[in-house]
Amino acid sequence: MEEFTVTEQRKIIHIDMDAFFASVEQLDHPELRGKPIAVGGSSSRGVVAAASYEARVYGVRSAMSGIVAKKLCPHLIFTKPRFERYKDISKQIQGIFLEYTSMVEPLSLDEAFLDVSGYPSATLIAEEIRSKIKIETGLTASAGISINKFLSKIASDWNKPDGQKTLPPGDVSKFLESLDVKKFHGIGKKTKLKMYQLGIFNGKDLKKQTEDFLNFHFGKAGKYYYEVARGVHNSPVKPQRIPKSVGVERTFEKNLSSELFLVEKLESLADQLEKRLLKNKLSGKTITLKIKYSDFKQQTRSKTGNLYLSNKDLILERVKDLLYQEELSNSVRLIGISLSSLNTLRVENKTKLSKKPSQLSLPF
Ligand code: DCP
Ligand code: CA
Ligand code: CA
Repeated sequence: MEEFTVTEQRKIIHIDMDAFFASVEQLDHPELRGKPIAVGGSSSRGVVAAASYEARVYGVRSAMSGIVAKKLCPHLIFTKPRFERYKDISKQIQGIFLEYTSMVEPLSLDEAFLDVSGYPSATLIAEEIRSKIKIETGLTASAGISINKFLSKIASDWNKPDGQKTLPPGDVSKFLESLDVKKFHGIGKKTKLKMYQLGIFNGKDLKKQTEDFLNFHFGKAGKYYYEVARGVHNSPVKPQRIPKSVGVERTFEKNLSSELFLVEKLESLADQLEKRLLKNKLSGKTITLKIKYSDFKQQTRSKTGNLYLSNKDLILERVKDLLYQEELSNSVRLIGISLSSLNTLRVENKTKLSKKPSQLSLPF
């Protein structure tokens, strides 16, 4: 009997923010909008981390020295990076991704892979996500949509900035055949030159080579080139590890000995904890109250429920139970609340586009 391996058709989106650091600076500093700017460098030393699209017209690029950049574009404006701000936006966009799927693999602050195989149309989901990013952050992103990570990553660059490209299964082969090998993810400058020397200029040339030939010339990477030339790339989207616990705590200047005062503090801690959970799209089943006494003895009281909590009122209710469970043995110098047994918080608010598929005309 013949054996078939049936692999379900995957739908993978790669999303990448446009001129990320530079766009954030232009967003926050309106006087920089429409101007050539470089983030990270300075005219005399340093390296350009990000260049605005206006600066790219002059050939200014990431990783270029500030001096070279200034030569190319004499009126280039240099600005300092603000990593905390970029991290905040990064969390915000990760939050948007998680509204659609928990299968999100961040690659860096400004990009991620999403496995949206369960949706009727990945193309429409990508459009929705990009528009949500624009509304919620004021920034543009580009997306690539295809059957695996390799292809969607190439596709997200295709219509940059503020664009997207879908490579449905039927288009993959033709697309790759005419693609310059230098555009293949995983083929850097050195490999490109070697391939050119071997007469391999595009995907079609690459596909003509045997696996043995590629192994001989490129070692371990040979198998990878052999497969991706055929549009095969089985690497799954690897979701980010969920943290073990999320917690907040507070130390007092004066030790507190009354439960009533502690409840007041717990209220504001529950509020903080809720914010943190929402920000990281997490919820948890185990709640722990930590008490440090003025004699530096520490106590933790925990309870695991059936529900995943993220709401501050529910958290406060449970943590109060824990507080009153046992009398305080001394005055208190620190209290903390933490949640563990965490899970991703799924927000089921898909918008119209994904809810009402007109089955026949939906793109991939
Ligand atoms: N970055 C950096 N140093 C580099 C490359 C990038 O510090 N050598 C930072 C600044 C970028 C951010 O990472 O804004 C994202 O990098 P990308 O490669 O995605 O480039 P951009 O987002 O700037 O531009 P593009 O629109 O081409 O994605
Ligand atoms: Ca980017
Ligand atoms: Ca990027």
